[in-house]
Amino acid sequence: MGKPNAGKSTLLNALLGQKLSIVTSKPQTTRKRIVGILSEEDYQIIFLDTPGILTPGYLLQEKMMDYVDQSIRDADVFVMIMDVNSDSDLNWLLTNEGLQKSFYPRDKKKILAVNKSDATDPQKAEKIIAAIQEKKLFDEIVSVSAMYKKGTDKILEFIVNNLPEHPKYYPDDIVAEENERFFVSEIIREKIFELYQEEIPYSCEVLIEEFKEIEGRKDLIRAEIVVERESQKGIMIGKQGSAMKKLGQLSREGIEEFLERPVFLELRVKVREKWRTNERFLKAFGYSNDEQDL
Ligand SMILES: Nc1nc2c(ncn2[C@@H]2O[C@H](COP(=O)(O)OP(=O)(O)OP(=O)(O)O)[C@@H](O)[C@H]2O)c(=O)[nH]1
Ligand SMILES: [Mg+2]
Repeated sequence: MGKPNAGKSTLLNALLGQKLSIVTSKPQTTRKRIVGILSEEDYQIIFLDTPGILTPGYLLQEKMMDYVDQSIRDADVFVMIMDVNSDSDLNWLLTNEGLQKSFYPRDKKKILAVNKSDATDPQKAEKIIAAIQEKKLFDEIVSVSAMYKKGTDKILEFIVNNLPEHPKYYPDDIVAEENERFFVSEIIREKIFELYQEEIPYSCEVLIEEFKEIEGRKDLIRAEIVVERESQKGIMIGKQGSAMKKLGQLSREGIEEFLERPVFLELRVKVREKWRTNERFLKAFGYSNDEQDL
């Protein structure tokens, strides 16, 4: 758990040793709960990557926070992550407005990962850690770089030491809960976050309309990019389709890397007025409105 952009998804991928959750430089990349499963001989960890904690401004963000709430309820061990260079992350941790109110799992084991240590001087990290230590909020605090996998072994050790005893929940060869369709839509969303600016990435959802395996040929994937307004459709497509072409190319490369096989990718853009605030659309797009469904 952590604020948007702290490095949660980067850390999940680092701990899993595989890129499962999408990562971009923009906040609010992760919108749902991403499950990653790490199986070793004598333990199994089910990681829950969650959206960054924020005060919801519209229905989609409320749904995002439902995934956080549900994950807090489900998890046995907590890894909080903060960006060492973010003053707002630090303030949020140290003051009552955020962590210590609703999001603090009082009776569960928790470690704080002070992330992005590669991008700051060690003294600054030490000062921050000392300030947080005084509050006695965590069982352990570690300085890490999720990006360069520095210090992440200490997080793994903490989790393993605090796991409840239980038979494995999943067979050893299962790494994810979601299917290929879901990850393909996420990869396209990742490229949208990378390529487009301002409100565009936040106004987009990606739906996989068709995913067909054809004997002796490449898989055919048809995806629909949903935007909120007609004007956004124009921006998505770009001059003579140039932006879409770029998006299609980057997405296909990302999908092929993930699936480890070549694919045909077809993209089209559709307008669904104000889908982010529409319960019916959000439900159709897989955002659960019932916590039991998560
Ligand atoms: N320098 C540096 N950058 C990092 C590190 N970890 C993550 N980042 C970068 O921080 C940005 C956000 O990373 P994410 O993993 O998407 O963060 P997140 O917490 O999952 O963000 P949301 O899903 O939006 O809540 C990306 O640009 C990452 O490359 C790190 O250890 N060092
Ligand atoms: Mg994320």
